[in-house]
Parts: sequence; structure tokens; C-alpha cells
Amino acid sequence: MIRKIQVREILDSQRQPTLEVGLETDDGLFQASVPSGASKGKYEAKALGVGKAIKNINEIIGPKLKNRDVIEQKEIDQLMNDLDGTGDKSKLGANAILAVSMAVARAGAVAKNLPLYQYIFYSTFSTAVEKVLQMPRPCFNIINGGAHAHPVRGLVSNGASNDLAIQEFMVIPQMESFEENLRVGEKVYHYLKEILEKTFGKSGIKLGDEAGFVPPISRTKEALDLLMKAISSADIGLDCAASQFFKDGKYNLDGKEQGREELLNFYQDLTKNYPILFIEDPFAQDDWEGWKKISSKLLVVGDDLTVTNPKRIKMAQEKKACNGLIIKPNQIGTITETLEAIKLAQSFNWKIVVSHRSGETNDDFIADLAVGVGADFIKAGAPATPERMAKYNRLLQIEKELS
Ligand code: 2PG
Ligand code: MG
Repeated sequence: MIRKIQVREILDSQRQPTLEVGLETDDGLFQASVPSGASKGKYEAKALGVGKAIKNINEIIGPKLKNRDVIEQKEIDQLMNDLDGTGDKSKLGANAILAVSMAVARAGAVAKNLPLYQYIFYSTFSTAVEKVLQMPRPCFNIINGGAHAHPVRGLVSNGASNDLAIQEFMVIPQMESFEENLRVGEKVYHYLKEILEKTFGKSGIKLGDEAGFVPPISRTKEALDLLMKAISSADIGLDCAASQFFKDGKYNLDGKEQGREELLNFYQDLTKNYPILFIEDPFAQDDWEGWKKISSKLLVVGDDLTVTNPKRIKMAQEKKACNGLIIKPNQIGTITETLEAIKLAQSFNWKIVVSHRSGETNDDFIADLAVGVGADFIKAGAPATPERMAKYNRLLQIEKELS
């Protein structure tokens, strides 16, 4: 039974204010905090300013949820959606709603005496379970470009900046266990650091928003060649975040303006020459034509295109626009809708990539989420700073429990 909901302001990894909720039940206090993104999709649910979101929890959500049973996740999420009434959560704030929704899930798991990942597993696949609990493959974003290579959002800039258009260059090890994958990720990160320091001096090893390096380079292939020097057998994932370099019908990449066809050829050339496993957001969020063309050829993951929203996911399936999905709970704003989005994409046989945001907290909810839904991958940045390590360390713990 929910007794009380407290909420306070904390700072995220980009030194931006965000929310931390403390939900009190008969079993104790359950906390949850929400992240935020630098390269947001235009169809994401709307977060409100922290002051307004706190007020909404204190004055509207909190009083309505008092005495509710925490195992009624669906009903509670629906109630918050009804109280909001906007469709994009712009009245109460997706950040306010999600923080409460996550805390309710944590409390629900304890009420059922289950670890969070198992609770999520049973609530997602309640009947005829064909899924087994599995560890996701980690995708370590170790070279940052695009909106993540200009960390000036916070109060202090570390001066890191480059002209790479592509936002994320990820290393994806494929060892037997998560523990080994993490070890490989850490080694590659360390090795890349040495290579960058030798090549560019200290300016090569400044960190971007997701703790990947921001070497002073401007071409996609330069970044990929650096990665190739640092890896032996791992795969590579790219998040192009193409909406960010799309302007007036053209893609501004690698020093020139490119049309859709040109960009498609460019990606095909990259996948021929490098071990690229998937490409996320290769085209802008409304450029359905581009998406259709590339998805018939590659593993293509929707993020800004699909925004964890079942409606957008259905559209993408109808148009055959992608075959993989980024899952970010704060794009949609409740845990119930997040699980719906995942189940829908799984029914289309899409690959699932559970994801952090560039502005993160130490909350490790997405680790349990990834295991609980049987996600194929998780991306939580470089294996370096505490807000990223919180997720990877939680996965280590889950793997131990599962074995
Ligand atoms: C992305 C995310 C996370 P942001 O585009 O996939 O890596 O970035 O949180 O800035 O939207
Ligand atoms: Mg993305």
C-alpha cells in the first residue's frame, strides 16, 4: 500500500536538475530517478521543468495514489495517464509520471518477493512463456560525436568538442558471459585511450556526454579506423542520430551535404568495410523513404523514429522502416507502456536495445528492465563514469544471481 510519495531535485550527469522520487509503502522506501537526453526525438513524451514536475507529484499524483496497492502497476499507470489527459504527458510531465511509475515497479517487486528483473519478466510474459531470462549484449559507446561531443549543457565545459556528425560509435563484444563482455569493453576503452593519447595528445582523451572519447576528428571513417585499432573481434554499432544533421532536405555529414541516396550508399559502403552489426537512426525521424530503403538490407534500429511509442512502432512496422528498437522509458513515460512497446516489437521479431540517456543518474532500473524483457542489447555508454557503471554493475550482479 502506498503511504506517501516524496520527491526532490537532484542533478544528473550533465549537471542538469532532475527528479528523484521516494515512495513509501509498508515494505519500506523505494527510490527512482529519471534521466534526460541531449538529442531528443520530436515525438517523445514531454518532460516538464523540475519545479513544475515536483509540484505535480506533490499536489496531484501523490494524493491520488495514496493507499493504492503497488502491484497494480497497470492501473496506477493508467490513472496517471488519465490525470494527465494530454496524450504526450505534457500536463503532469513525463518525468514526473515516469519517476513514480518506476518507484511503483520497484515496490511491486518487493511486495511480490521477487528481484525487479523477475517481476518485470512475469508481468511482461504472464502466459505461455517462451522467453527465457537472458543477459543482454552490452554496447559500449566509446567515441562520442554529434550532440554528445559538445558537453556545454552543464555549468562547466571540459572543452571537448569535435565535428563528427555521427553521435555514437559503439563496441559490442560477443563473449560467453556478460562479465567477460564487460571486461572486453573495459580493455578496449583503455586501449583506445592509449591510442588516442599517442595520436592526439591530451586533447584526444577528453570525454563526451556518455563518457566516450571526443577525439578532434571530423570524418566517420577516421573514428571507425581508430576503433578498429582498438578491437580484435568485437562488433561495432552506430547511432547516427541523423535528425541532428538533417537540414533543408539534406544530410550534413563528413563535410558535405548529402541526399538520401548518397547517404544510403555511404552506409552500405561502411557496412562492407567495417564489422557493423547495427545502425540506429540512420535517417531523420520523418524521412520514412530513407528508412524503408536501408531496412531491407541491414539491422536498423529506431530511436527518434519510434520513441518507445506503440503507435509509432506500428507505423514503422507497416512501412517496414526498421527491424530493431531502442527502448527508453522516459520517451513514453510509464513502465506499462514501455513493456507494451517491447512486446509489440518482439511480436514483429525486432531486436530490442534497452537504452540509457545522455543525461543519466545512478538509477540502474534499465539493467533489470533489459534482463526482464529478454532484450538483445543494452547501451549505457562507456564503461567509465559512475552513472554508466551503475547499470553495468547491476547486470554483473544479476548474472551472478542467474547462475
Ligand atoms: C540516443 C541517446 C542515448 P540522448 O540518442 O540514443 O545514447 O542520446 O539521450 O542524448 O537522446
Ligand atoms: Mg539514439
